[in-house]
Amino acid sequence: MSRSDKRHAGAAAACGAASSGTTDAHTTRKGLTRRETLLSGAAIAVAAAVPASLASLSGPGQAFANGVTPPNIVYVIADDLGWADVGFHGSDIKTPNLDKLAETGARFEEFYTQPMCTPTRAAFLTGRYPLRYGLQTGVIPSPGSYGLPLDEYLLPQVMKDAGYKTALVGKWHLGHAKVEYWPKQRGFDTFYGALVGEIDHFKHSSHGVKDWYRDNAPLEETGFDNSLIGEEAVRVVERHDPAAPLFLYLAFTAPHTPFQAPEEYLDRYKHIADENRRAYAAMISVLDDGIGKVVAALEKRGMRDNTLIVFHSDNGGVRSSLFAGDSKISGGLPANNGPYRDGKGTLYEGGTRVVALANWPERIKPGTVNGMVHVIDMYPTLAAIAGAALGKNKPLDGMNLWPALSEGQPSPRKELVYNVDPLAGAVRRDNWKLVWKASLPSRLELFDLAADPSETNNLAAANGDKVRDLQDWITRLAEEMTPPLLLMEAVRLTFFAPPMVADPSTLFNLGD
Ligand SMILES: [Ca+2]
Repeated sequence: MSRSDKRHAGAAAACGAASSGTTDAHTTRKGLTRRETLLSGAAIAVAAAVPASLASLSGPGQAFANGVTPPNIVYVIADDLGWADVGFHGSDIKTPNLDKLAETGARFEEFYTQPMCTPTRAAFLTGRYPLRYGLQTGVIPSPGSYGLPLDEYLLPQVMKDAGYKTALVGKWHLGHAKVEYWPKQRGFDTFYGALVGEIDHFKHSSHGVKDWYRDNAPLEETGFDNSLIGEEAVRVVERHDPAAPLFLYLAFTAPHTPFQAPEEYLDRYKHIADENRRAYAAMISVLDDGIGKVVAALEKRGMRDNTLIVFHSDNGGVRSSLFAGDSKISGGLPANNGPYRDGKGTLYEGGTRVVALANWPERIKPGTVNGMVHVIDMYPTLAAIAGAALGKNKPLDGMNLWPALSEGQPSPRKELVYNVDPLAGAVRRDNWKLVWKASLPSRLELFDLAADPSETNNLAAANGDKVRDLQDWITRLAEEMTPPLLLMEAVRLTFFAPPMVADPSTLFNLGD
């Protein structure tokens, strides 16, 4: 079946913000230039000194020449996991394996992603905000023909250049309609999993169309996708040739809708009466068990001590049915984002501040990383750790955070962009966050996140200068951004589609 036959209409709805509109054309006022603001991260990333302890890892090949083995990297992303839905954030959902990694590693208090799947995954693999390349609005829908632009130089390519073996196990969601967009063509030696944003977890299909692959070929398998993903990740570790370091990107589809889980996992949560919450909890347990098995496999092969494990969600838990995806959800939405406002698809903290940790027994001290971290920072940080050269990539927004990670220093990041698209924008500088809904009826909200992390107290009216400064920053970004690919795709799909035809049977009822 042709991939272009795929239909994923709910994903377009899930983007939520896909109506037309243009940003209010405010005049740019005094202030930092784009380079001085957004790209300050890039400048710092380029200039960032690799810590002395990793000085021998300063370039590709050099690490091997000096007899230093760069670490294996296992980068784990959960899908739509609520901030509070892990044991180490106080949940009754059991996550013993994640809890252990958190206890013996670095826990991030202010780790930010984009508000939805595709943009976060793009930000991670490019080190750049999605507004740079048109993925800032919504997610790639199943009928979407576009993908992460091919002129971006992706993290797995950087890692390959540095001598790593690279594998993606799990969800891609960065382009499926053309083979050029698929993981094997974007720097991954191997790929196993799903290309689109939401699949039936047992049927491995989207709207009845199979979406399950090994490398570039369709794969027929039975089983719960997240169990299969965990088992495949174990195989990747077991078969890995330790002559080269491993970069494993492990992207679970849990606990994204539809809320489904194997019976034996549902049985663990018989005490939860709400069916959605029970299945959601069970999915998180499958994910946690999978991570535990991967850690055990690393230990068995003697790889664990020199392996960096990073874990975070790709966005906050779903708090609005608008962003729940294709699946029809009856009843309440089960995710809990703790103290943070709202959830997936929004620019509030509940959509963007996610549960996150990093664990590397030999190099990262247990503790808390204070200060802002954005998923775009992982590109230069992992490149530095790997001793990989930067240069083929476009200008990065991310910063090398290795010193903060390894030595308990505060994060050097002082500002970040939540997102900017034709409808809305949000930025943060120090503790001040502006959320600007620019489409009509417009709304401005200013929050002091230090005093009010739950974003309950709008201080915009009393702080006009601060609001204007942050509005200027958003406006500059809007003027420079690449137009959202989703909006152009929506126009194409709407206006270049054949006419809708009325059901002929209804004509008979008209008497002619
Ligand atoms: Ca997601």
